[in-house]
Amino acid sequence: MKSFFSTFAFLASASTVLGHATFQQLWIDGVDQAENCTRVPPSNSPVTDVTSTDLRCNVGGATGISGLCSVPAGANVTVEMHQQPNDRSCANEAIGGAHYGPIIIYLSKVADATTNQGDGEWFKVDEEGYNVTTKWWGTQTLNANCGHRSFTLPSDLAPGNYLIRAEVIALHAAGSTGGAQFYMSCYQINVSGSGTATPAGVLFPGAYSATDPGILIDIYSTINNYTIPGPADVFTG
Ligand SMILES: *[C@@H]1O[C@H](CO)[C@@H](O)[C@H](O)[C@H]1NC(C)=O
Ligand SMILES: *[C@@H]1O[C@H](CO)[C@@H](O)[C@H](O)[C@H]1NC(C)=O
Ligand SMILES: *[C@@H]1O[C@H](CO)[C@@H](O)[C@H](O)[C@H]1NC(C)=O
Ligand SMILES: *[C@@H]1O[C@H](CO)[C@@H](O)[C@H](O)[C@H]1NC(C)=O
Ligand SMILES: *[C@@H]1O[C@H](CO)[C@@H](O)[C@H](O)[C@H]1NC(C)=O
Ligand SMILES: [Cu+2]
Repeated sequence: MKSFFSTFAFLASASTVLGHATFQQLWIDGVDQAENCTRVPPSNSPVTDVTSTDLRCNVGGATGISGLCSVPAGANVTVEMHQQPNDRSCANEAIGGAHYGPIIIYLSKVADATTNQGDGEWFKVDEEGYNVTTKWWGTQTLNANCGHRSFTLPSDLAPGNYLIRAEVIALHAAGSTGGAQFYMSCYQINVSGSGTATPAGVLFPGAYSATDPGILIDIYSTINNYTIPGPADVFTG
């Protein structure tokens, strides 16, 4: 049984290298910002070590871009994922179809989003895991929407610089420890408004454990419930 599963997991990962993906573009209230404020990761390969600082904003933090997008609190923000750099074609799946898993979006309030290392607290603003009734993963919604995922920036959020951390966790090989694949990018934004909310959050690394029920999981077995990794709270204002 164990060897059968290991073989299956190996085949699943070996056959889906082309399925890798990165969050690349951003939209604000329907206006395309392209990659102007995106810390585009160095490659579309996943992070797999939940104890690494690479879990914050991808390998090395992907710092070095100066773009800062202005976003009013309450705006409709859209992150956009694709498999290959600058390929925004909806004919190609955003992330390879076998890469099932949740999508989670975090924010961190920072002094300067263009230089921050992602070492502050992160709070969730949006997520989609697994629907046990429809047997449907967040990544399937993402693929059905050409890699676009929209959320409302909480309208009472305190103004200032933030990093957005958009993440997909691919679970096709997550039946063994270290098999989950974390795909994340950070976006540099400056929020305007008169809100005062400063939600508490969690640290990366620290928020996830390799043995969390939503990270170490055989998705080829029947799933009766799925626990999305990270804090239970999603701050919506
Ligand atoms: C947010 O913007 C996206 C992209 O422009 C759009 O498809 C979506 O309908 C908008 N959502 C809301 C709630 O306005
Ligand atoms: C990105 O920034 C450049 C330089 O400021 C600007 O010319 C361009 O219009 C921006 N692109 C988008 C899509 O906003
Ligand atoms: C799962 O899908 C069903 C059927 O569409 C829906 O009624 C239910 O609200 C969904 N559950 C969650 C947690 O989104
Ligand atoms: C951020 O936005 C505020 C309010 O709109 C503005 O006063 C400030 O100059 C902006 N900061 C940066 C670094 O662009
Ligand atoms: C399902 O829920 C139970 C009880 O809340 C928990 O112990 C278990 O780890 C969960 N399983 C998954 C796959 O999230
Ligand atoms: Cu992959």
